[in-house]
Amino acid sequence: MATKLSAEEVLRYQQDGVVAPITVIPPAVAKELRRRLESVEKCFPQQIGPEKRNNAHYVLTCLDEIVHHEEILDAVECLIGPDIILTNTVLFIKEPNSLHHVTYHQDATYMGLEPQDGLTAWIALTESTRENGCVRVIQGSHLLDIQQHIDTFGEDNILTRGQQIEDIDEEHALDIELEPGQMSLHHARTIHGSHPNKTADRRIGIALQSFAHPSTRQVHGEDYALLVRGSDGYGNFIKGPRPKAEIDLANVEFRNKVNARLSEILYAGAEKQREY
Ligand SMILES: O=C(O)CCC(=O)C(=O)O
Repeated sequence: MATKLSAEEVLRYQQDGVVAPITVIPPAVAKELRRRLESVEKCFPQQIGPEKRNNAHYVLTCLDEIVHHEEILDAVECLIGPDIILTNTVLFIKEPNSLHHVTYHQDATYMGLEPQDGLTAWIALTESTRENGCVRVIQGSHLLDIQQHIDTFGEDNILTRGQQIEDIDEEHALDIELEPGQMSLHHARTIHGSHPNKTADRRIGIALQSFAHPSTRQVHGEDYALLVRGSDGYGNFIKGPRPKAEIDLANVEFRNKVNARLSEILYAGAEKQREY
């Protein structure tokens, strides 16, 4: 039984729908992971970029290492139990002094996963602060049903549909500030968003979403996942390969297939579709 989270942290997650900061990767290792990520980004822009941000862990070992990181999984195990799947990853990079932002939303709205009790681990590879647009959450909102979301497709809104819950009282939003190598865990129904990066450095986070129990189902039909810990006695998801090289081009086709399916799920019923 994993004990990465204290009983008090587990209770906080259950009551608030979020727990942070949790230190999982030493700062020097986080710095090196950032260097490796940015080096691949530079050499293979067709594989990593604003429109190529989903499920890069299938082709990059630096992200595969994060996805399988024991300390991260130990914390997730405290909330989900010893059998864990991971459906997707998203690189949320906000460029320096950019207008990129995320409107308030609940992850579970468009993911098609039932039950809606999966969680997101948001890992900081740079510091994530109020100034550079850290994630902000409405504590306790995971206890609500799914709220009405409006698709805005806002130009600088880096969510797929630019989906938005209106009339959020920002006074009650909590800034989740993290150091490189720290993470937050938020429930799939927790309302959250983030403001622009007003600093001279990038804000780099990777969202592992969603971690879930293997009994979880995809209501839109076929879907993909990795079994990251324990066993899967259900077989509800097609299992993916792990990269064998810093960038493993042999997995590109598989990643493209997963992302095409993800788009069908995330944009189901939408009036238009973006490239990510
Ligand atoms: O990175 C951000 O600012 C938003 C992240 C987010 O929406 C998520 O992890 O679900």
